Amino acid sequence: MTENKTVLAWLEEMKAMCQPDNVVWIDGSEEQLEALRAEAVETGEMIKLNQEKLPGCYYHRTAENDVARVEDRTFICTPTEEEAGPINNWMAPDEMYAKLKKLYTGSMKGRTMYVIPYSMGPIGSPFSKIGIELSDSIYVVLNMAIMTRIGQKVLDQLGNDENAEFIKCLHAKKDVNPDDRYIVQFPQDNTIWSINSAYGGNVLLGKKCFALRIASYLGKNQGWMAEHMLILGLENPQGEVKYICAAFPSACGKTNLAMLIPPEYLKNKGYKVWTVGDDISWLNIGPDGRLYAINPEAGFFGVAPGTSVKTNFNALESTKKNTIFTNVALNNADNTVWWEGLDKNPPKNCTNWLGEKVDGTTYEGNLAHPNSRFTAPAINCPCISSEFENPQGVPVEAIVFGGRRAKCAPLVYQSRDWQHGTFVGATMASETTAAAAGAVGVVRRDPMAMKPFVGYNMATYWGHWLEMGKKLGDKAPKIFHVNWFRKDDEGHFMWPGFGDNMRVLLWILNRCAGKVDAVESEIGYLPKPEDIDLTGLEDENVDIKGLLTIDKQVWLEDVANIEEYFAQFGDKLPKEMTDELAKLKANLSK
Ligand code: GTP
Ligand code: SPV
Ligand code: MN
Repeated sequence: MTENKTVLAWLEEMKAMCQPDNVVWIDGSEEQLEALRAEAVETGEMIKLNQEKLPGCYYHRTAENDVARVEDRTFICTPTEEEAGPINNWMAPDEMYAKLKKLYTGSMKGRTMYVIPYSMGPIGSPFSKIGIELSDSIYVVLNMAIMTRIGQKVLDQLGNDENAEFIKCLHAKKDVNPDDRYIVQFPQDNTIWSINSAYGGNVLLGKKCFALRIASYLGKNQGWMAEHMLILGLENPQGEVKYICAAFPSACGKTNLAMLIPPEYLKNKGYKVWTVGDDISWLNIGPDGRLYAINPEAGFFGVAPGTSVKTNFNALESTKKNTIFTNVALNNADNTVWWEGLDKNPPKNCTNWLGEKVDGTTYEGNLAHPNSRFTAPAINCPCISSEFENPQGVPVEAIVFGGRRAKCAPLVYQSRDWQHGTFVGATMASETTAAAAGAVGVVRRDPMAMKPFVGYNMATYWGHWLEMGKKLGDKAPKIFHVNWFRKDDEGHFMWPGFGDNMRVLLWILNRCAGKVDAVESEIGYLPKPEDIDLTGLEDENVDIKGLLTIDKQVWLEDVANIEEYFAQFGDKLPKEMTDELAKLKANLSK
């Protein structure tokens, strides 16, 4: 399928190491994919779901020990440890290659190696980049076919130039042994090696490994940014669409916000939301000096639990055809799927995510894994943006940071300027979720929602943000922070969230347009409570004043934690960050 000598030489080398019985090139044709689906059903790797209710949909279960990203086994192997920085796992490249070569050697004996050429971003866009993933998993091939643009057309785009840039990705399922599981990025070699997993972000190497870890490194060197951000277009009653990017940590609401349905009152006025992306943004400065965003992906790898007609109608609609479900529950009565929060009727005749037949109406545990997911083509989404394939991307008005904070962060505030906004992103914190292996609900610092995804030293990355701000100057997007997850003293969410988040987005866009005033506070600009339009809110008791208050004591405790956090970056920490921290502390101590 290609005569590119670099590609072919690399493939020979990987073949010699992994020793597959066969090598199959993925050309992207429907016939080939359909044959692979049939083969996966035949071997039991996938289950074909009810084709009347869910046409083209399949079901897959992963190993019990392999249900989320594994951050403690994810490495950034830059030549020096300092380049990877204090919050990434690091090992010297030579040492890591040697260690992994042993594991890969003979790992594909008796198996087939699939060669998956793929493009992140619309093929031919000046901002798109090419990868080739070698994998011995049909599940990976079929997921990559949804999540990225694959096949012959990608190789045609790459061409025969031996120096053409592409990311070399190798995945071997091996025996899914968690003790020998490694997700490794070699940024200087444009290389990703993943072994002993078969789950999501660990193995769909175009996603977190390439589009965030490797791409953030490329972005630093090439003057652009790769971010863990959704992209949405908000259309006003006059038909004008403004674009917002938002970075929330894993399982903190990006997919939901990206596909939001406005509350009745705003819908009736003519407001609409259009989805450009739900997880990753690549941001470039356009010819007019503004920041433009493309979504490098072609599908959604979304969290299933909590997705319902009420919370996220558009995501649910997206999963009605040509979708792969992973680790949800099966309804054996009609061979469809179920998860917690879909509705209030768990299936009686159910197979849970562990593969056990259970009575779902009385079962005590989770029928679907909390990090169970759907892989759905973006084009299925009823509110997919007309700009989804725009090779130039969409101009970004506002950047929004946010996380799960029971206390501390107010519903929304605006940073004073780009530098302060960078500080707000750099000091983000959030409660951990089931998206990564480990404890859930523990507050940790997650700068720009990139803690698990930055491909180099986090402090250098903040420096790159500051550089980008200087280049953008007064054309820079405005930067905000939101928190949908504030809780009252009884532990209840104070804000209804979901569609009602639109009310906050409107304040944000009004601020960008200079249409609404704000109150200058210790932490930035806060809305006047009356400027968040609550008309038609179902719950009339929403305490908007409470949602916008700042508890100085709680904030000062956070400042102390930030001081400690920043200290580990030593002299790599940009001075601007120290200055902003001092300013915040002084404001709170007044
Ligand atoms: P990744 O795909 O892991 O990067 O996650 P994501 O940021 O796209 O998260 P997603 O939108 O899938 O939301 C994860 C969980 O948060 C789901 O269980 C949602 O139901 C819940 N959630 C999303 N938005 C809100 C909200 O506004 N309020 C509340 N209370 N929960 C929300
Ligand atoms: C996340 O964890 O942020 C995800 C899912 O979007 S995964 O692809 O597994 O990283
Ligand atoms: Mn994500």
